[in-house]
Amino acid sequence: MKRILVATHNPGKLKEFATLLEPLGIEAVSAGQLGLAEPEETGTSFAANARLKALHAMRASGQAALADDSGLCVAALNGAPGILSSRYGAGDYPAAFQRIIAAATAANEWRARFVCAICLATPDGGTATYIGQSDGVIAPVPSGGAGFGYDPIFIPFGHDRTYAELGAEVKDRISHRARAFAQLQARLKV
Ligand code: ITT
Repeated sequence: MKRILVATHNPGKLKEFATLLEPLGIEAVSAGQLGLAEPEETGTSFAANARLKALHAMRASGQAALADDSGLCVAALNGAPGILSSRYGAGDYPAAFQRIIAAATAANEWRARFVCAICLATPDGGTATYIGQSDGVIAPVPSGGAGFGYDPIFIPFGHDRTYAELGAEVKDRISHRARAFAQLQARLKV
Protein backbone atom coordinates (compact mmCIF):
# COMPACT_ATOMS: atom_id res chain seq x y z
CA MET A 1 0.00 0.00 0.00
CA LYS A 2 1.27 3.48 -0.86
CA ARG A 3 1.65 5.91 2.04
CA ILE A 4 1.44 9.67 2.23
CA LEU A 5 2.40 12.07 4.97
CA VAL A 6 -0.61 14.08 6.15
CA ALA A 7 0.83 17.11 7.92
CA THR A 8 -1.75 17.53 10.66
CA HIS A 9 -1.79 17.20 14.42
CA ASN A 10 -5.59 17.18 14.48
CA PRO A 11 -6.90 13.60 14.96
CA GLY A 12 -10.33 14.50 13.50
CA LYS A 13 -8.80 15.71 10.25
CA LEU A 14 -6.44 12.73 10.11
CA LYS A 15 -9.34 10.30 10.41
CA GLU A 16 -11.19 12.01 7.54
CA PHE A 17 -8.07 11.95 5.34
CA ALA A 18 -7.53 8.26 6.09
CA THR A 19 -11.11 7.57 4.93
CA LEU A 20 -10.72 9.71 1.79
CA LEU A 21 -7.35 8.15 0.87
CA GLU A 22 -8.27 4.53 1.52
CA PRO A 23 -10.22 3.91 -1.72
CA LEU A 24 -7.14 5.12 -3.61
CA GLY A 25 -5.04 2.47 -1.88
CA ILE A 26 -3.08 5.12 0.03
CA GLU A 27 -2.41 4.99 3.74
CA ALA A 28 -2.25 8.26 5.74
CA VAL A 29 0.75 8.73 8.02
CA SER A 30 0.47 11.74 10.31
CA ALA A 31 3.00 14.42 11.19
CA GLY A 32 2.35 13.50 14.82
CA GLN A 33 3.26 9.83 14.17
CA LEU A 34 6.56 10.95 12.63
CA GLY A 35 7.19 13.35 15.52
CA LEU A 36 7.28 16.41 13.25
CA ALA A 37 6.92 19.82 14.93
CA GLU A 38 4.01 22.12 14.10
CA PRO A 39 5.00 25.24 12.16
CA GLU A 40 3.66 28.65 13.17
CA GLU A 41 0.63 29.48 11.03
CA THR A 42 1.59 32.97 9.92
CA GLY A 43 -0.38 33.05 6.66
CA THR A 44 -3.35 35.34 6.16
CA SER A 45 -5.42 32.89 4.10
CA PHE A 46 -6.42 29.21 4.22
CA ALA A 47 -4.34 28.58 1.09
CA ALA A 48 -1.22 30.29 2.48
CA ASN A 49 -1.39 28.33 5.73
CA ALA A 50 -1.99 24.99 3.97
CA ARG A 51 1.06 25.65 1.76
CA LEU A 52 3.20 26.66 4.71
CA LYS A 53 2.28 23.49 6.63
CA ALA A 54 2.79 21.19 3.62
CA LEU A 55 6.22 22.68 2.77
CA HIS A 56 7.32 22.54 6.40
CA ALA A 57 6.43 18.82 6.67
CA MET A 58 7.94 18.01 3.27
CA ARG A 59 11.23 19.68 4.22
CA ALA A 60 11.32 18.06 7.67
CA SER A 61 10.60 14.57 6.30
CA GLY A 62 12.09 14.67 2.80
CA GLN A 63 8.87 13.18 1.42
CA ALA A 64 5.70 14.44 -0.26
CA ALA A 65 3.31 15.94 2.28
CA LEU A 66 -0.33 16.86 2.29
CA ALA A 67 -1.63 19.63 4.57
CA ASP A 68 -5.05 21.06 5.34
CA ASP A 69 -5.97 24.48 6.62
CA SER A 70 -9.63 24.93 7.31
CA GLY A 71 -12.19 26.71 9.40
CA LEU A 72 -15.71 27.98 9.87
CA CYS A 73 -16.69 31.40 8.50
CA VAL A 74 -19.77 32.75 10.26
CA ALA A 75 -21.75 35.48 8.48
CA ALA A 76 -22.94 37.07 11.75
CA LEU A 77 -19.27 37.45 12.74
CA ASN A 78 -18.26 38.92 9.37
CA GLY A 79 -16.49 35.70 8.39
CA ALA A 80 -14.79 35.02 11.73
CA PRO A 81 -13.38 32.83 13.17
CA GLY A 82 -12.17 31.70 9.68
CA ILE A 83 -8.46 30.93 9.70
CA LEU A 84 -8.47 31.40 13.48
CA SER A 85 -11.12 28.69 14.07
CA SER A 86 -8.77 26.39 15.93
CA ARG A 87 -7.76 29.12 18.37
CA TYR A 88 -11.33 30.46 18.71
CA GLY A 89 -12.53 27.04 19.90
CA ALA A 90 -9.34 26.16 21.76
CA GLY A 91 -9.97 24.15 24.84
CA ASP A 92 -13.63 25.05 25.13
CA TYR A 93 -15.74 24.33 22.06
CA PRO A 94 -19.06 24.48 23.96
CA ALA A 95 -18.28 28.11 24.93
CA ALA A 96 -17.32 28.93 21.32
CA PHE A 97 -20.60 27.36 20.11
CA GLN A 98 -22.55 29.64 22.46
CA ARG A 99 -20.68 32.77 21.27
CA ILE A 100 -21.49 31.89 17.65
CA ILE A 101 -25.14 31.07 18.39
CA ALA A 102 -25.48 34.33 20.36
CA ALA A 103 -24.05 36.34 17.43
CA ALA A 104 -26.35 34.58 14.92
CA THR A 105 -29.37 35.17 17.16
CA ALA A 106 -28.53 38.86 17.69
CA ALA A 107 -28.07 39.49 13.96
CA ASN A 108 -30.80 37.05 12.92
CA GLU A 109 -28.22 35.85 10.39
CA TRP A 110 -27.56 32.10 10.46
CA ARG A 111 -25.50 31.49 7.34
CA ALA A 112 -22.04 29.94 7.68
CA ARG A 113 -19.45 28.32 5.47
CA PHE A 114 -16.76 25.73 6.11
CA VAL A 115 -13.65 26.28 3.96
CA CYS A 116 -10.77 23.88 3.42
CA ALA A 117 -7.51 24.41 1.56
CA ILE A 118 -5.47 21.28 0.86
CA CYS A 119 -1.89 21.61 -0.32
CA LEU A 120 0.35 18.86 -1.68
CA ALA A 121 4.07 19.65 -1.47
CA THR A 122 6.44 17.39 -3.40
CA PRO A 123 10.17 16.86 -2.69
CA ASP A 124 11.11 19.01 -5.71
CA GLY A 125 9.57 21.98 -3.85
CA GLY A 126 6.46 22.11 -6.02
CA THR A 127 3.07 22.79 -4.44
CA ALA A 128 -0.51 22.40 -5.61
CA THR A 129 -3.38 23.86 -3.60
CA TYR A 130 -7.08 23.07 -3.86
CA ILE A 131 -10.00 24.81 -2.10
CA GLY A 132 -13.34 23.30 -1.14
CA GLN A 133 -16.24 24.82 0.72
CA SER A 134 -19.56 23.75 2.14
CA ASP A 135 -22.34 26.23 2.83
CA GLY A 136 -25.00 25.93 5.45
CA VAL A 137 -26.44 27.45 8.60
CA ILE A 138 -25.60 27.53 12.28
CA ALA A 139 -27.75 25.21 14.39
CA PRO A 140 -29.62 27.03 17.19
CA VAL A 141 -28.69 24.19 19.57
CA PRO A 142 -25.46 22.12 19.32
CA SER A 143 -26.36 18.52 18.42
CA GLY A 144 -24.67 15.22 17.66
CA GLY A 145 -21.57 13.36 18.74
CA ALA A 146 -19.74 12.52 15.50
CA GLY A 147 -16.89 14.41 13.87
CA PHE A 148 -14.85 17.13 15.54
CA GLY A 149 -14.56 20.89 16.05
CA TYR A 150 -17.64 22.84 14.99
CA ASP A 151 -19.53 19.85 13.53
CA PRO A 152 -22.25 20.01 16.26
CA ILE A 153 -23.35 23.53 15.18
CA PHE A 154 -23.15 23.30 11.37
CA ILE A 155 -26.12 22.19 9.26
CA PRO A 156 -25.12 21.85 5.58
CA PHE A 157 -27.62 23.10 3.01
CA GLY A 158 -29.87 20.30 1.78
CA HIS A 159 -29.94 18.65 5.22
CA ASP A 160 -31.78 19.31 8.47
CA ARG A 161 -29.21 17.90 10.87
CA THR A 162 -25.69 18.91 11.87
CA TYR A 163 -22.53 17.24 10.55
CA ALA A 164 -22.12 15.75 14.03
CA GLU A 165 -25.57 14.12 13.65
CA LEU A 166 -25.19 13.16 9.98
CA GLY A 167 -21.94 11.32 10.66
CA ALA A 168 -18.88 10.46 8.59
CA GLU A 169 -20.67 8.71 5.77
CA VAL A 170 -22.57 11.83 4.74
CA LYS A 171 -19.90 14.36 5.77
CA ASP A 172 -17.13 12.64 3.80
CA ARG A 173 -19.24 12.97 0.64
CA ILE A 174 -20.22 16.64 0.88
CA SER A 175 -17.80 18.43 3.20
CA HIS A 176 -15.39 21.25 2.39
CA ARG A 177 -12.55 18.72 2.91
CA ALA A 178 -14.14 16.13 0.60
CA ARG A 179 -14.62 18.80 -2.07
CA ALA A 180 -11.03 20.01 -1.91
CA PHE A 181 -9.86 16.39 -1.86
CA ALA A 182 -11.89 15.52 -4.96
CA GLN A 183 -9.80 18.03 -6.93
CA LEU A 184 -6.55 16.63 -5.58
CA GLN A 185 -7.60 13.03 -6.20
CA ALA A 186 -6.94 13.10 -9.91
CA ARG A 187 -3.32 14.03 -9.13
CA LEU A 188 -2.79 11.32 -6.55
CA LYS A 189 -3.96 8.61 -8.94
CA VAL A 190 -1.06 9.16 -11.36
P1 ITT B 1 -3.38 21.19 12.00
O1 ITT B 1 -2.92 22.60 11.72
O2 ITT B 1 -2.37 20.39 12.76
O3 ITT B 1 -3.88 20.48 10.79
P2 ITT B 1 -5.59 22.51 13.37
O4 ITT B 1 -6.84 21.97 14.00
O5 ITT B 1 -4.83 23.54 14.15
O6 ITT B 1 -4.67 21.25 13.01
P3 ITT B 1 -6.36 24.48 11.41
O7 ITT B 1 -5.42 25.54 11.83
O8 ITT B 1 -6.60 24.28 9.94
O9 ITT B 1 -5.91 23.07 11.95
O10 ITT B 1 -7.75 24.76 12.13
C1 ITT B 1 -8.89 24.12 11.68
C2 ITT B 1 -10.00 24.30 12.72
O11 ITT B 1 -11.21 24.62 12.02
C3 ITT B 1 -10.25 23.01 13.46
O12 ITT B 1 -9.44 22.89 14.63
C4 ITT B 1 -11.74 23.13 13.76
O13 ITT B 1 -11.93 23.97 14.87
C5 ITT B 1 -12.27 23.84 12.53
N1 ITT B 1 -12.65 22.88 11.47
C6 ITT B 1 -12.07 22.68 10.26
N2 ITT B 1 -12.64 21.70 9.58
C7 ITT B 1 -13.64 21.24 10.37
C8 ITT B 1 -14.59 20.23 10.22
O14 ITT B 1 -14.61 19.44 9.15
N3 ITT B 1 -15.46 20.04 11.21
C9 ITT B 1 -15.44 20.81 12.30
N4 ITT B 1 -14.57 21.78 12.54
C10 ITT B 1 -13.65 22.01 11.58
